[in-house]
Amino acid sequence: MNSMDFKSNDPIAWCPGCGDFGILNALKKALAVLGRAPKDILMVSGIGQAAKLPHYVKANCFNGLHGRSLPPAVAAKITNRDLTVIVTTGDGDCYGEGGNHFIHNIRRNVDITVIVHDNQIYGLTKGQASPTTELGYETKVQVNGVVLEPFHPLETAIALGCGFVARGFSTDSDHLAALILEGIKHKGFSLIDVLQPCVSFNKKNTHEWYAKRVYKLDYKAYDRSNKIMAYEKASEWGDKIPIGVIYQTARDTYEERRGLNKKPKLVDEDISNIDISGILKDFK
Ligand SMILES: Cc1ncc(C[n+]2csc(CCOP(=O)(O)OP(=O)(O)O)c2C)c(N)n1
Ligand SMILES: [Mg+2]
Repeated sequence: MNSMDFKSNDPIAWCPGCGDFGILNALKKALAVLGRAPKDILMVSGIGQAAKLPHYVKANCFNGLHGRSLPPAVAAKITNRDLTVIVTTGDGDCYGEGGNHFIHNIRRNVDITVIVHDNQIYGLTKGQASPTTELGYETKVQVNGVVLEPFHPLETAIALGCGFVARGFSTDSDHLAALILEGIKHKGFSLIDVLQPCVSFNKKNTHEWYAKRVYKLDYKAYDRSNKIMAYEKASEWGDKIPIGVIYQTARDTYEERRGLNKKPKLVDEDISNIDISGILKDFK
């Protein structure tokens, strides 16, 4: 398979130069190497520029509400474990509006992969501060600069015991493709936070700003299984910003703890004797 097997025909509505293009390319490269057919892949998102990504991939797609990408993704995986479930979400969608789902789905540990397009801004709604916007950054709403300390997704995920915690950079799509592939293969909830320049609304964290600071973790020298070291590595932000797999550990999944992996798939259950006409009326 190759990346073109996952190309959809939807016109792309991102700004020219947006880091989202690099994430889309990386994802398609990773899927080509994974070798599963589009029918076996489910892309799930909420609302935002990041959340448009599933439209641009030839695979199954569920596009839900803002901040609510994780609940349907988890439900779909539990119902049909044969699907490879991938969430594409924004820093606002996942860490702000969906923050509670982020925390509790790391605890729940269903086998899904979550790619966060972290442009440190609300892109779709034209540039308000998100949870990861840097202190002091001025926007049209935060006219005197952001006064809240930023949210630290990687440290939070490590503290919660997330089994796979990585950071990528959208400009380095080969490196990011390898991270996405590892994340998909990891059993359990995998988080890949991606540094993604927003050319329209984040005038600080630009391609150039990141390119000067980003460096790749040297896996020969760095022990990704050491939780304390991983926490320290995840906190490195400033002149040097590491990318790569920061923390990995094996954990039982929700499906294993509940024995769901040994039961027939819910999606195969016969529901012909259940009357769903009442529910269907609501969708007319
Ligand atoms: C319940 C709800 N609240 C707020 C909005 C408005 N809204 C849509 S997208 C968005 C923020 C998107 O930011 P992010 O998730 O970082 O994605 P980006 O556009 O930056 O990729 C907001 C506030 C909404 N659609 N629904
Ligand atoms: Mg954003």
